[in-house]
Amino acid sequence: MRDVTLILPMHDGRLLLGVKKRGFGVGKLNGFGGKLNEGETIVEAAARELFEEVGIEVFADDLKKVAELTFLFPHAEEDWDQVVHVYTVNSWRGEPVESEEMGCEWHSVDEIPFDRMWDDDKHWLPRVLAGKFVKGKFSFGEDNSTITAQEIVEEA
Ligand code: 6U4
Repeated sequence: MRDVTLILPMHDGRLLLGVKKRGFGVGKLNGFGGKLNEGETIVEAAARELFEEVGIEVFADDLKKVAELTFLFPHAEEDWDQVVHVYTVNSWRGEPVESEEMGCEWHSVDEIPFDRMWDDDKHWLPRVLAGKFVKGKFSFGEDNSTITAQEIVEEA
C-alpha cells in the first residue's frame, strides 16, 4: 500500500489548512502533503510537500508524528488504498501562501470546520489536537467519501 504524508502546521491555537484544488480529495479542506518521490524518506517528502503546497520550510526534526492512518477504498476503480503518516509542525521559515495545488486558511483548533473535510477527520483530528498519538483504519463506501467502518486506537 502506498505511503502518503499529511502535515498540520500549528501556531498560537490555530491550525493551517487548505482547500485541495486538484487531484485526490479535490474540494476538501485538508492539511498539506502527498505521495513520496523516488528515494525520499517520509519526512523528506513531508518537508518538500509543505514547501511546494504552502511555501513554508521546515527542518525534518521539527516534524512530530501524531498519527498513522490506513484508508481503504474497496469500491474505487483505481487503487486508492493508502497509509497516511500525519505530522504536526509548529516552527518554520517563510510565510504560508496559497499555491496552485492548495489554498491556505487558518482555523482555531476549537472551531475546525469538519463538514468541509474528509469524513474521517472528525474522528481522529480532535484526539491529535488533544495531544494523543492515533492509529486508525477507515474503509470508505461506494461514494468513496463516506466511512463505512473504522477502528481507532489511541496511544499515549
Ligand atoms: P499528485 O497528484 O502526485 O500531485 P500528491 O499531492 O503527491 O498528488 P495526493 O494528492 O494523493 O498526493 O495527496 C493526498 C493528500 O490527501 C495527502 O496529504 C493525504 C491526504 N489524505 C488522503 N486521504 C485522506 C483522508 N481520508 N483524510 C485526510 N487526508 C487524507 O484527512
